[in-house]
Amino acid sequence: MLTTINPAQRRRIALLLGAVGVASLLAVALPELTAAGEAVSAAAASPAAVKIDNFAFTPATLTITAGTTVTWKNDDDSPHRIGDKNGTFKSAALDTDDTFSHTFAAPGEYPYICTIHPYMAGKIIVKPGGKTSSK
Ligand SMILES: [Cu+2]
Repeated sequence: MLTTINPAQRRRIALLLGAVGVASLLAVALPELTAAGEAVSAAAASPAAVKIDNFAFTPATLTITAGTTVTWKNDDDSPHRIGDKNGTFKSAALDTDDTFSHTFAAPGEYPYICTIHPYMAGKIIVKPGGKTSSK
């Protein structure tokens, strides 16, 4: 009985699915798949969060799988405003402790800056994998 997933665990997994994406759950459930996408599984294990602190994005480059939502949080006393160089996403001005989230559906590279302080640069790298079938 205890070897199966109980309802509480299932609910937790469902929440994780929403936050991290299907690909990471598949990577956990089907370890043999991770060999095909080593960088993807490593990225999925890390939180999809970017901290803004001391006028810098940390991590400056974040690699995720398609379907992952990235949340930026401003830990600075100064406002920052995130803008994708290709115009895919942009935030309002983020005051201290404000957050901005964007879900990356399509694989690709998304360089972005703080549009208030353009020398602040970061990049989101989105790998395919969120569209993996259930097989
Ligand atoms: Cu800024």
